[in-house]
Amino acid sequence: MVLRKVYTLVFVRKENQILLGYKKRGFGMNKWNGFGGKVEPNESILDAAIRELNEECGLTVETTDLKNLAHLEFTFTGEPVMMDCRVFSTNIFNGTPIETEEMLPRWFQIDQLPFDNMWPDDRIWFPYMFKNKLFYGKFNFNGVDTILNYKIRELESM
Ligand code: 6OG
Repeated sequence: MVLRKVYTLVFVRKENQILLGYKKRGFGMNKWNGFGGKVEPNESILDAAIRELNEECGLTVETTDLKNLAHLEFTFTGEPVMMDCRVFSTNIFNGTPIETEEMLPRWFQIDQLPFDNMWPDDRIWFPYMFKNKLFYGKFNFNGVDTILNYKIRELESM
């Protein structure tokens, strides 16, 4: 049996830039990624997305401004846990990104992303995000660097 854990992942956009954070510790350390983490018991997914973004880079966003654009599932060989990851984006936010204990934020031009220092699945699904598609993806990893197989498809609605 696979244990499912729900995570959030938020991408903040500004003109043709996207905000990524360099993860300083824990899972995905030394990779650039969006901001997010585990949904706590009794917390809604949207509330978790807003909380994690604020904790990790100091920005505040409103629930109604977050667009849910993807549902991603990650499994890792030998791990009994499936990471069920809900991806959001917004271009409406308050504040200026700040470095925190967990993340070092930085704006990137969307055509100059540091894919070599990101999760390998990002290269595959970021193009869907930039085309404003809604999509579902499932990635099966061996270790943290190798994708054994994956499926991705556009969705009509989330
Ligand atoms: P914490 O451990 O920081 O939550 N995450 C992934 N993001 C991408 N782009 N690719 C993956 O491929 C990922 N696996 C996990 C979900 C972990 C954060 O990392 C994201 C969460 O936002 C395997 O609490």
